[in-house]
Amino acid sequence: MTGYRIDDGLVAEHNAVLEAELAADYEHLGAKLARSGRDIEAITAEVQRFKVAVPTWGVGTGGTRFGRFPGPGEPRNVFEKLEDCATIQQLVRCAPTVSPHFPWDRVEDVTELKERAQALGLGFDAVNSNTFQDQRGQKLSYKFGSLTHTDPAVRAQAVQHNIECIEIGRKLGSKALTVWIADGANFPGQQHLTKAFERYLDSMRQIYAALPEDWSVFLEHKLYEPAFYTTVIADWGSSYLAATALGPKALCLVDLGHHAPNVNIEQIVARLIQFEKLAGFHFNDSKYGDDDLDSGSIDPFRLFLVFHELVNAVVEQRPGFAPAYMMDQSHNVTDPIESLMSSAIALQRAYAKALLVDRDALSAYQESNDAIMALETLKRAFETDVGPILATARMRAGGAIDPLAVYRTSGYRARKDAERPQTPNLGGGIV
Ligand SMILES: [Mn+2]
Repeated sequence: MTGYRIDDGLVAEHNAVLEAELAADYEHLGAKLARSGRDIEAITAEVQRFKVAVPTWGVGTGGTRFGRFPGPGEPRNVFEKLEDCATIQQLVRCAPTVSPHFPWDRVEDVTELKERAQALGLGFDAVNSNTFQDQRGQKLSYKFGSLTHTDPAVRAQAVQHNIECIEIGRKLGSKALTVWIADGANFPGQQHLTKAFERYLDSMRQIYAALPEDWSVFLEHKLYEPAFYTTVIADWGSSYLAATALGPKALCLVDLGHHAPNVNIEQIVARLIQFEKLAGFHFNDSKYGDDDLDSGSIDPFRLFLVFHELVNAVVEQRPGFAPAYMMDQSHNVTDPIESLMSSAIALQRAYAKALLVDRDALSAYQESNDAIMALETLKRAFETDVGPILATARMRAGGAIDPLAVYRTSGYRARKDAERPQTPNLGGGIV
């Protein structure tokens, strides 16, 4: 049974109040862009094509190893998570798919899961496996690793779980499996670095062999945590080596939070595009480490620079360029629905600004080694307020001009709090 949904009439009511003001802002911006030869309609149409997946675990309150402070009306199972994802999509219209996680989202009847999602207008993005924690009743522990464990029986169990995820994903209509492992070591000498990587490749080859013809496997790297001395797939170098060794269906996934501070992520993105190994993204933002903060909340300029590389790839028609976009954030102090809506819009904003870059001018400045004008060219695009484009794109797709205002007015969270009596020890997790 589906619970409370926001009435589309409320969206229309809100939009009616804001529509005239938006039209004026849009017209003004359109005239401004036209002066530099930009067609606002073409950019708006392009923004409408941008889609990002919502991870099922993102709609629950996150937490840290120190604690978790659950919010009211949290989804208690994957079906309620789907309702929240559908609400996000209803208001922002750029998040039509969800990325499920197993075993957290395990259900008896996968067909029912698919049908419930379809009824809510949602599809499925990449499926995520989990060998970074032990599940109740699990035969062998992952305390000292999963796909790279020294014991072949543990590795076999982890491989089997990933193959099961592929099977579930096939039924759901997914086309990719994302693999992130926590394997590594906390102390020097604890692990033979080369042998651990060899075991990873051996396990991944078995998973790779189980991929359907039209599937990909996304390898997600992360520099540290929970392993604090060495992580087997710590960086894009290890990821690239593994993806290359495995074959063309293996690609490198970039989670923006999984790098050391100040690492030039846009350069990593450019390299992976050049060598046709970019799987896609887990979007978030961070200041100190894998903070899993809302996209664009700390460093929107860096996010813009990443999107600049992505737009370059499209403009330059780079072969094999078809990245998967997903948000991967931990919402510890905000309403997850509000965070995910504003983050989805932050991604659209970075994309729209990247579309505005005068690439001919930039190229000329690069060729003539005019560093300051090259930077100015990027800044000019970055500093343009593209809000009217984003709001118009949402409105034209049936969404809300001001999604947060509609969401708060609707009382959705309070309704869910009444509908979803909480039980203690609800699981959560971030990958
Ligand atoms: Mn991630």
